[in-house]
Amino acid sequence: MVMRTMELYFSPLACSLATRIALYEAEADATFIGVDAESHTTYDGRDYAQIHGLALVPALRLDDGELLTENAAILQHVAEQFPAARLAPTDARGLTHLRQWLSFISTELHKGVFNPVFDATAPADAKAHALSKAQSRLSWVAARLEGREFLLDRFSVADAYLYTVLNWTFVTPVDLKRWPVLAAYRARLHERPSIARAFAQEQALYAEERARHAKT
Ligand SMILES: N[C@@H](CCC(=O)N[C@@H](CS)C(=O)NCC(=O)O)C(=O)O
Repeated sequence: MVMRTMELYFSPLACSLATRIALYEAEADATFIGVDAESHTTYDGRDYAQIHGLALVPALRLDDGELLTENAAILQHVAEQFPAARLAPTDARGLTHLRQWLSFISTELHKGVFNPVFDATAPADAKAHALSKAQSRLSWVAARLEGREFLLDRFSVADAYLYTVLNWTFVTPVDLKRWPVLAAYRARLHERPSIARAFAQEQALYAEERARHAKT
């Protein structure tokens, strides 16, 4: 078996940012491989669809060579592999709550509200329908965060994912200011060292990617 450093396939500021944050929290040894969000070509020139058949990020190449996909699974994998970082609860009920929030973020927010807005092929009606869900879904998670610092008792991979998704409100018609609890939560997390570092790096890469596209 060939052992190597983990590789995270990511696109700047996409949902894969959550995994980068988790890897930074864990101080994991990892290589980050950019994938152009439009052309689905890796920054080192490979056709990403040949690596992940759906060409979705994130994907994490494990040190034994397996390619792990699906953000919620990848985040839990990182948490499990680096227990010292305490990115997931260790008790059974706490783990259930972690999965509950990861599922909520993945389905109700990421795919349910934001994905159709970003999908260039989604009809206007589909985008409007998705956006109509924002009020109830964001109010639901805002109610959870009322009086709490994190989704669970301490910072977890679910916070890394929720932070990432809430950032998308800045480039969609969803106005985060309507949920002061969420706006404050996002701003607090933004100051966290792992997050500040991950965001700054990906923001720079995002700007570079846009500049490249503007030229073509
Ligand atoms: N079910 C996947 C969805 C991942 C996903 O939607 N990734 C987006 C970025 S946030 C993507 O790669 N989009 C590229 C595309 O749809 O072509 C997961 O949870 O990991």
